[in-house]
Amino acid sequence: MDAREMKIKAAEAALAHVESGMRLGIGTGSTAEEFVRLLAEKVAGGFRVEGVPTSERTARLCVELGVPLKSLDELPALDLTIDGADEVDQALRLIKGGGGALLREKIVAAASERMIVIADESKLVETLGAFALPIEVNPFGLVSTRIAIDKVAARLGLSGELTLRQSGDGEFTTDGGHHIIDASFGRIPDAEALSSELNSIPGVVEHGLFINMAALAIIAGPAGARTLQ
Ligand code: ABF
Repeated sequence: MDAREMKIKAAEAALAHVESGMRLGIGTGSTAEEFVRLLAEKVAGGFRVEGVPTSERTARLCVELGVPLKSLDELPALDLTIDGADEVDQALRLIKGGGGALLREKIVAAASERMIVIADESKLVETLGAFALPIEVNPFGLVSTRIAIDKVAARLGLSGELTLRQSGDGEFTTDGGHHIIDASFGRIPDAEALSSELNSIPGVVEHGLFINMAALAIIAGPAGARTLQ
């Protein structure tokens, strides 16, 4: 089974948690896109959902495939969010943001009764951090913010390259108009402490550590999909 087939398996298993009439947060990334494709088939068959997309990219796919959308302001309380992740540990801590949508993903997940993560088994890790941690930063005072990130990381015994994410024509800009610094800290033994320290930096808008947010993770491997909770 190749990676795409595993993503589809995880998305199929997540669909079993979706009931007609639900208000759904819909994630970003290739695994979430497989979920949208399967959800669109259900909608075509009469399944009623109202979706809130976590990125412009996801919104475009939902419109293209006929998944009804509302804004988060129209649907401020969601039943369930289905979203991908870059890393998942055994305690359901996540690193997200590889797709650059972490801020809206976290806002939508926080507005949901439950969040279910869908991922192929390559995302399951013992300790978070092999994947560079995306940190969404305000363009104003970027250099000072980088220095502040370095300082809090050093206090926690972390160090590593802080890379300002680029896109085709310069710095990457998120849907919210911010930039992303990818922090290659390597293993992050105390994700809670790092999350709290990053939250204290004024120029940090949000970061990709999702802690105590996922109710369960559906992890797909060659033998099929299994649930971690
Ligand atoms: C998005 O999905 C991002 O937060 C995360 O980085 C990405 C994972 O992408 P994929 O499913 O393509 O591996 O939610």
